[in-house]
Amino acid sequence: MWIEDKLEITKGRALKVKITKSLEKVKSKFQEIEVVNSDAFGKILLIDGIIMVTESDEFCYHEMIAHVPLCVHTKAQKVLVIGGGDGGTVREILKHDNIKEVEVCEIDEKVIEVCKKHFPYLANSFNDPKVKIFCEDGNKFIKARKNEYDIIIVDSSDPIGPAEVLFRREFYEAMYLALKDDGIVVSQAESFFYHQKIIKSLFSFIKNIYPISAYYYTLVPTYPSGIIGFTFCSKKYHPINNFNETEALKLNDLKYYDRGIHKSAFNLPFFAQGYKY
Ligand code: SPD
Repeated sequence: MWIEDKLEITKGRALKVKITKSLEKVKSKFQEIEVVNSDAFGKILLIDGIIMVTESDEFCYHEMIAHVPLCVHTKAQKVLVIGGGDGGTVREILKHDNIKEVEVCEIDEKVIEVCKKHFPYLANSFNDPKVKIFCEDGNKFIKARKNEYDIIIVDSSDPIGPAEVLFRREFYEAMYLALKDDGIVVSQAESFFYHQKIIKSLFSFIKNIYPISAYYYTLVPTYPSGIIGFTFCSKKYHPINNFNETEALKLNDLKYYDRGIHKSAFNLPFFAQGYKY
């Protein structure tokens, strides 16, 4: 039995994975959530047929979405995660001692439930007393918050379905207002190989909203093209000039992120240099 990541199928390309067992398939109010087992990547979480997390490479994504902003803004105390229902991003955030509160706004409580069952090494992070979960629409949630967060991390699915709105100008404007004066936003922003149109559209307005912005990336074998990037949008701190190497050195048990990776992640190939800081 094989599965194909549905995101790229329409464009004539697909990542196929041989699965050994289907472990769960449920339809929530918002989407279809599926967990399968594979020899190649271990357990895989799919949402609407698109690979979200695999046991074998989730760390490449979660370490990079969390530690990059947290090693720049080292005084951060309150972080908001929009999406992130598997818990991997929260797991990484909690590795920083300065963090006092993590709010998670995940639209689909079913994702959290399924991940608690099948991915406890990710979703157990939700049991930490510093973490508060809101099962609400991230776009509405953010509009009701002002001057509240040091860091906002948007750990979303792709810009189709419920996450489409998270790639719009009005959402980035609302996040700007929800951040404190020295706040940072990091948001899932797809691959510079396959999704240049999405990245171009994001930076066309991000540059007018945030004084400092950049794209950085990580390598994830099970995402389309094997890479995925993030927008780094900041009111004050520069991703490289304000990078605190001492904070990065304090982190233990990581498998991807380190001082060198932090810096090199912002170095972009020539064709993508338009999104460099
Ligand atoms: N094309 C898939 C992109 C998925 C990005 N988010 C994954 C959530 C992991 N916490």
